[in-house]
Amino acid sequence: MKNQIISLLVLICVPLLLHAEDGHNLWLRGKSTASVNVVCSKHSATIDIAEQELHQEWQGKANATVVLTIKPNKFIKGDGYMLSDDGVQANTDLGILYGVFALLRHQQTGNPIRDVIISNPSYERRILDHWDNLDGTIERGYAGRSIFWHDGKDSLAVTEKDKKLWQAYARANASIGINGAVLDNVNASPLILTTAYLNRVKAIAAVLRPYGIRTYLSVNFASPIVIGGLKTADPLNPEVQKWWKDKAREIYGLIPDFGGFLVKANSEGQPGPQNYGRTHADGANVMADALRPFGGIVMWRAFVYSANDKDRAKQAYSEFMPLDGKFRDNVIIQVKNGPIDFQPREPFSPLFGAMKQTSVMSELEITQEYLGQAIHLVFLAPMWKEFLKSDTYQEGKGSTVARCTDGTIFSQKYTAIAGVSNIGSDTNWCGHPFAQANWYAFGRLAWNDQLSSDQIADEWLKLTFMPTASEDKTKSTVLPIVWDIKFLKPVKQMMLESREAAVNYMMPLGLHCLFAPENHYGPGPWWAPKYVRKDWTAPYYHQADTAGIGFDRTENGSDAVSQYHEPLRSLFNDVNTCPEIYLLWFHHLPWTYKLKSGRTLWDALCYHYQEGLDQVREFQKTWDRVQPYVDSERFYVVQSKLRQQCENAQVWKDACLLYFQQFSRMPIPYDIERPV
Ligand code: GCW
Repeated sequence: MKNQIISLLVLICVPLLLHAEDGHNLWLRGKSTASVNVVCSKHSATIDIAEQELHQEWQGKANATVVLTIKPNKFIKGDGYMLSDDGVQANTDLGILYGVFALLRHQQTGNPIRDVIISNPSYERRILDHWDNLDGTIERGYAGRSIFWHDGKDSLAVTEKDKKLWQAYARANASIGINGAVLDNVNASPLILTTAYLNRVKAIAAVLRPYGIRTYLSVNFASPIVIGGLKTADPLNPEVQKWWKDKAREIYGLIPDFGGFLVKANSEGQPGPQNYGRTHADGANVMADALRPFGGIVMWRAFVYSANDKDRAKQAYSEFMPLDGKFRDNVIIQVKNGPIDFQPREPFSPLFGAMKQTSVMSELEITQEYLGQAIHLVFLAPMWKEFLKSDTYQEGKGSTVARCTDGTIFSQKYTAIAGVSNIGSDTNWCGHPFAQANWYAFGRLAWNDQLSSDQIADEWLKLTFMPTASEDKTKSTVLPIVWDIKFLKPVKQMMLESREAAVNYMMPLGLHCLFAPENHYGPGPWWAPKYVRKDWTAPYYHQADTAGIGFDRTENGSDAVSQYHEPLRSLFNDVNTCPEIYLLWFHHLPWTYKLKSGRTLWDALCYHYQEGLDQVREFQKTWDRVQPYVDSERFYVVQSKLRQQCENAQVWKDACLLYFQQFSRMPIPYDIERPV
């Protein structure tokens, strides 16, 4: 009881007490412990930031000299960098800034540079997509309101407070290599392209620019009608083409390094070229032609599905594959990691590697829409690694999604990766202290898709929680080895396990879309009102009946398996070779079906739900044990959120098993609860 009162008080008071500054430091807490001399023959806004960061954060030898050298080197690519004893070398100013952040990260994580290190970005464009509406709300945002857009009178006036926040945002992004930001929701308001809004974009771009972050905008396909006064938005209409060209010229007049457009068209009610009998390629190309003279790109989303489709998982592939090769080279097709929609687990979308003459980029969701939002502790790096490492076999064994999109296999003109941002105006940016790790992980993986989840968690925990001399005196006296054993190791383990735990207590064995409608938070496998289109109901996806459960996507079912390259097609098609994690994604099986473990499908389902719940109970114990090593604010916030997560996991288990049991008509295994 006492504990509950304390955590309640902390929950209420901390957001009020915490200085915006404290919360905004994120993983950038390092304070210099010694002075450093910086030598650089060049000056620019970006180099100045690099120098300032060195002075502010230096934790190396006192009075050391760091030389920043901008000189081409055939081993350094794009904005990559080389670190050595002498300092940082890069081709570009931005490369220097990235190198400086890396050098400081090495110091702050206790991993000094011993050898020469060369690091080049995996993807040329590393972009955060903000689903921010112009009234300041955020679609699927769980961390307060937009930092870019406000509601009400004077909402377009740019204040010093705005600029400070944008700068802190830019700094955090630059420190992990993110170099692009789409400032508005893909469900885009046409107003974003009016001059009044473009002027605000110009102001934002000015703050982000020295940090190497380009601005992009989501645009509405019907803009030529809604704000342009035209009668049509038909991409083949010359007036429409002229409208986009003029608009592009206006934008680049204000923002010379503008990145380009992101477009959601003919998807979930958004207008698009199909309204005029045209294709996605026609739609994307009209914008691409307008942006091309200025170096802009179009990111055209493949997130499409319709009410009458027998299997929603198939539609993007069916619609886009026939268009391969028809897009301009400054168009990138932006594909969500899975074929449906950011579920806790999906196989990769079959479009990856399949579109061979079109640039393709992946879209990940950092905001935890389907993974417990800002309440559940779920570290997403393992999910993204699972996806990036998936072998598509499109160009033989080893054609992983990462290699199909990062330019290794296909020579795309542009390579890119996007993450739907989880940040907002909340003091801690992300709503949950551990959700910051997902922002961090996205940036680090976008820079280097070969990094392991373990390394990313390790870095983030050290940067975020390791006691520093300039902080709390008692905590900084903890010996590093003790901190490693007592805090780092168990908390990292918890992070690394957390995504699998969520899959277990929400939708194991390939189940998907069991959520309650609209908010996508709790369970709702029963949700199927008559008035709602079938593909928005849960039973459409799990297909449970007394005969069994699962979506039959085999050759005898929807045949979605045929969208995968061999040997995956056969592997997924055969219930004996289909990986168990995707079992009910591809197969409809009887409740008594025997799994490799010898358990029936029903029993296995019960054990998975229980295991997920048990895992969260363990997370609670882990967290309780690390109390001496965490400041009390974050300790109580996380403790309280874990308590909610545990209650939720229990609800997920009970709701799903009770619901499915009416079909299985089998008992819950008697030994499912572990002895306490
Ligand atoms: O995941 C779904 C979300 C919608 C979102 C849509 C999309 C922006 O529930 O909120 O809309 O996907 O990605 O377009």
